Amino acid sequence: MQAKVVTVGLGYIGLPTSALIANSGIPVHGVDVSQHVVDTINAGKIHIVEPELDKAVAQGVEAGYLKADTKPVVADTYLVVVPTPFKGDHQPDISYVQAATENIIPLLKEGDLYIIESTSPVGTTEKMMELIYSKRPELEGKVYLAYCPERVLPGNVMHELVHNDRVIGGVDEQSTEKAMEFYRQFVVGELHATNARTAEMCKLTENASRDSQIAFANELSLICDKAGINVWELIRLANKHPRVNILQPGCGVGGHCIAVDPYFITADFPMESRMIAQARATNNYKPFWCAEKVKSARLEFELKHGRQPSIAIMGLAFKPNIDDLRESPAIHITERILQDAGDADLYIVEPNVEEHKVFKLTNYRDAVGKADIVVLLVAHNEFKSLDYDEEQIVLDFCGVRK
Ligand code: SAJ
Repeated sequence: MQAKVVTVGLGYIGLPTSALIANSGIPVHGVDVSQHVVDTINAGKIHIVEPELDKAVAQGVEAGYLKADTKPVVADTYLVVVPTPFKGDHQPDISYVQAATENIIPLLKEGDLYIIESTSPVGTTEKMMELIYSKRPELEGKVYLAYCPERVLPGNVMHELVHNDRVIGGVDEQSTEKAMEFYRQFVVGELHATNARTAEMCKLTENASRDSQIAFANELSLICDKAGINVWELIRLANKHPRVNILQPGCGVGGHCIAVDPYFITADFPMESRMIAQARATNNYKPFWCAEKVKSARLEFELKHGRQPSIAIMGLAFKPNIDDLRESPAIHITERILQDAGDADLYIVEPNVEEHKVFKLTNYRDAVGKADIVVLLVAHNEFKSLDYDEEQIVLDFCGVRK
């Protein structure tokens, strides 16, 4: 079947998007640098954990509408869905977007649509436009170029890809309209037209906004700890006000989005983005604060009992009820506890993961049964019904016991 759409990047967003498009009856040729990923998908299987994705990929592959490969082919629409990490100094790294675009450039023809979905610093779509036209000057003004960020929440991707509203910004009006037509084929949510720079900034704004709101909650947790106030109760009560809606404090902010995207603003606009930068700093500080609290509790226990306490570390994922450990503050805290704890017995728990390449994992009930100190890092459902005996010290950094 001749591919109509090429998607470059078959990760957490690229693969679900490819499967969704394929299952709408549009032949998709998905591209990934990893031969293992390509082989897995062509066998109708998946390499990431996401509810409903396995069925969608199996269906697309079986029907012949979804194929994976390490190289792109000629199509009508090209979607760039590759990672945009940051470099050492929190400077955005758009080299994967650039490499994907360079691979597509020789295949482009008049009338084609090129869309970047990867989170990108403001101006990236225009930069890629310049790159495309510098290599293919005959195409200037004859291809459609747009930016359309994804906004899906890991764990609910297959639903949100269809039902979330989307912001679509072309480098000109014709490009915006052409990209709107494309998404109309498989998105039920509303499509909002704008220009490429606004669409790029919109994605960064959404995640920077959430980061700032979480930073506010984390700041409250530090204040309440000093003031002897239960922060969870405080937030619950403050949220009874009709115009107040405070988020929840935690052991830090992780994942590959909220803890990364605000830097794409602060890198380009350092003087104007002080609050956004401070929110990042506050959220980055929280895991250190948690690790220090564990250390103090351990030293206090040692003084009182004349022996090292055993410690249960509950949760490694970057948020509740998922198996994703990327950029997880709970991992940083665990590493620090390991460094600090000398020869204390540590029981590390992550119910959503069978094995970890560095940490030996313990069943959550066993860990709580054996530990003198229980450190609650991630509010997984399993942890909500645990009982502790009176002697146990419970450090709840994620509000499981609120
Ligand atoms: N967190 C808190 N307190 C809260 C909410 C979250 O500490 O009240 C922490 C979580 O534990 C986690 C981090 O923040 O460590 C991020 O989790 P999240 O659920 O806020 O967001 P992500 O990273 O899973 O997905 C976000 C979403 N963006 C927004 O809600 C604005 C999602 O819609 C985006 O598509 C995704 O980033 C992305 O790909 O950019």
